[in-house]
Order: sequence, then C-alpha cells, then structure tokens
Amino acid sequence: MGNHQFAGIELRKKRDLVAGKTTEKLQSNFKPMLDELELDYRKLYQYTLSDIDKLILSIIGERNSILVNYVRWQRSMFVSREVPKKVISFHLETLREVVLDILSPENGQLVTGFLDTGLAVLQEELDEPEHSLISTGQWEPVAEKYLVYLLEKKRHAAFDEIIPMISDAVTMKEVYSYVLVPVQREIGRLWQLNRISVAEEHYATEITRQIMIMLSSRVQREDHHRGKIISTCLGGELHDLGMRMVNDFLSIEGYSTYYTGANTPAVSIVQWLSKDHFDLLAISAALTSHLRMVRESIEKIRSSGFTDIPVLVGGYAFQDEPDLWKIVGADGYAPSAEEAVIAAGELIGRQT
Ligand code: B12
Repeated sequence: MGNHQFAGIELRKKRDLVAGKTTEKLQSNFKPMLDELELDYRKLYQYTLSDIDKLILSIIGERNSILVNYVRWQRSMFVSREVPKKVISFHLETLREVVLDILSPENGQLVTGFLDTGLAVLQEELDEPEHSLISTGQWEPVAEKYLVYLLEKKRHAAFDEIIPMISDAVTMKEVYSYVLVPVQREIGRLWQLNRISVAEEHYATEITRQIMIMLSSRVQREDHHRGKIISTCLGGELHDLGMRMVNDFLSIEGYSTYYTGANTPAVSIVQWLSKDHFDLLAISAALTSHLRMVRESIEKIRSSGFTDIPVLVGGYAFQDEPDLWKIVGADGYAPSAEEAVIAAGELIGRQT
C-alpha cells in the first residue's frame, strides 16, 4: 500500500473528528460572516464532511483534479450568488490547519499538499461554464425550442414539441441523447449561474421526467433475454433520470432491467442480490460527494460474497475524468446511455 492510501485511510478514520474541529474553529474565527450567510453548525459540518469526502477520494485516487474541479464548481456557484470567495479559502485553510493538527505528520503533509492545489484554484481567472446545447447538431433547433418552452413555463408546448416526433426506438434514443440530456444540463448550468431558481429547475425537470415516463412505457419489458440487469442510485443520490434513460436504452436492445430508483440503501441491493440472479449491476451517481459512498457500497457488495457480478457505473459525477470508475472499484464505465449499452454487452459477454 502506498503513502497516498495510508493518508486516505487515516483521514477516512478521523473524518468526523476533522469535520467537527474544522467547524468549531470556523465558528469561533468567522462567526459574523457565517451568521450573515446563515451557515449554522449543522450546515457547516455537512459542507465540511462533503469537502473531506472529495479530499479522501482525491488522495486515494492520487489525483488533485477531483478536489480542483470541485473547488472550481463551488467558486462559480459562490460568485454567481455574490458570496465572497474568501468563504471557500477560509474553509480550506481552516481544514488545512486541523488536518496538520490531527493527522500524523507524514500524512498531514501529504493531505495539505492536496488542499493547497485546491486553494490555488481560487487565484485562477473564472471562466463561465459552456452552454450545453452547443454540439447537438441537427437536433439543436428542437433542443433550443424545448428549452425555451421550459423556461417560459409552457408545459403543453414543450410536450407538443417532443412527443409527436417520436415514431420509433431510433427517434426516441435521439430525442433522449440530443434533446433531453443537453437541455437538462443547460438547466443545471443556468441554476449553477443563479439565472434560474431551484423551483424553475424542478419545474423543467418534472416535465422532462413526464416525457420520459410516457416514452419509457413503450419500451420497458421484463421478458427480454439478453441479460438481467439491476440498476440503482445509491445512498442519498436523488438524480434518477440518467439511470432511467440508460435502462430504456438497455431495454430497447433486449435486456431486462430492474430499477430501484433514487436513494437506495446499498444493504438492500445486497439483500436483493441474495434472492435473484442478475448479470450486471449498474450504478448511477451525479454528485462528486457521493463517489466515496459508491466506492464503499461496491466494497460492501463484494465483501458480502457477490464477487462475480460485473459493476457498471456512470452519471455526471464520473464525467470529468474517464478513469474515475477504477477508483470506486467498478468493472466498467460509460459516459452516455448509447455507450452504456456497449459497455453492458461487453461486461455481460465476459461472464458467459
Ligand atoms: C435535475 C437535477 C436535480 C434534481 C434531480 C431530479 C431527478 N429526479 O433526477 C434535484 C432537484 C433532486 C437535484 C438536486 C441536487 N443537485 Co442536481 N442537478 C440536476 C440537473 C439540472 C439535471 C440532471 C439530469 O436530469 N440530467 C439528465 C440525465 C439524463 O443526464 P445524466 O444524469 O448525466 O445521465 C447521462 C449520463 O451521465 C449517463 N449515465 C447516467 N447514469 C448512468 C449510469 C450508468 C451505469 C451508466 C453506464 C451511464 C449513466 O447516461 C445518461 C444519458 O446519456 C444536473 C445538471 C447536469 N449537468 O446534469 C444538476 C446537478 C447534477 N446537480 C447538482 C447539485 C449540486 C445538486 C444538489 C447538491 C443541489 C443542492 N444544493 O441541493 C442536490 C443534491 C441532491 C442529491 N442528494 O442527490 C450539480 C452537481 C455538481 C457536482 N459535480 O457535484 C449539477 C451538475 C448542477 C450544476 N451544474 O451545478 N438536482
């Protein structure tokens, strides 16, 4: 085991202690600023835990980019909401002091090296994230219209733009890939930049979800014979549309899918695996802060005796780095529903 693994394990063991001390220190040093931002102990503690989780994963994966990308995202969120970026630097600097205090000197040095790269990001020029409809090709006008209807709260026009276009599985897959995915990403970007509210994002997502449910019922069946796939969003993961879409693509290609939806406890997946045979387990994660939990869930599933079932992962959390899936202990990854079908076929094929 290398130095990074040791440092990651020590930080994992002392995670709650480090989060508690960091929160206390922040509260005693920056109380007026935190009160103004309505950051009470509980919220601050949760934020700190989530930062530590990204840090652990960065260290275990021996790459700064997980933390660095997260700090970039956090900075863009803060700037668009007029929260001073010094809040991020105070947070990381305080975490740095506590880590040096609590971890062994060698591990402390290694961990603070990672935190320093996070802090350095705050000095960079801030680029706005790119518009998400840029590369949708011939579907771009449809995606643009659909987006405008969602933003103008024209629900029926949005349905009428999409539903009549779908005559078969091919157009359904194209609408998913080139209209619904980019539009959902654009909705996320507008929320990130504080140009739409959470309520407006929920409204748009609800319409996309309704369209997907209508389309989904046309393709979901349980008597397909290419393989049996259990798919899930673990722990506190609420982003369930991506996995739902992947299931539809898999169904079209002849796989039977059993989807547990959002918020599924890993232990209940273990229980189901003990009752039924599946050819593949598919896990979706959107939040970087959930990657550590996905890693531990896969470890749990493996240590419960399910050493052979191939695990395929995907979702927004994996997209910045093409080999993050290895760090969570999966057997494969695909960045889109189209590619998920190929990856599932390969993993299932290896078994037979
Ligand atoms: C809608 C949405 C929500 C909804 C989700 C509703 C639902 N039922 O899904 C709600 C409101 C619940 C939500 C909440 C939050 N969200 Co949100 N959300 C989004 C948004 C706008 C769209 C997600 C979506 O529907 N995408 C469409 C699907 C189809 O795309 P996809 O998931 O990427 O899936 C594709 C591929 O990734 C792949 N794929 C997906 N799963 C799998 C699985 C396998 C096995 C494979 C092979 C492939 C694969 O195939 C799919 C099709 O090609 C995204 C923006 C974005 N860029 O994605 C933010 C986003 C994911 N959310 C974000 C955040 C921060 C949050 C919150 C923390 C906000 C908050 N402070 O409360 C919470 C956390 C909730 C939680 N605990 O999970 C951030 C995440 C940043 C990060 N890197 O961590 C994003 C990126 C927004 C942003 N730009 O900042 N969110």
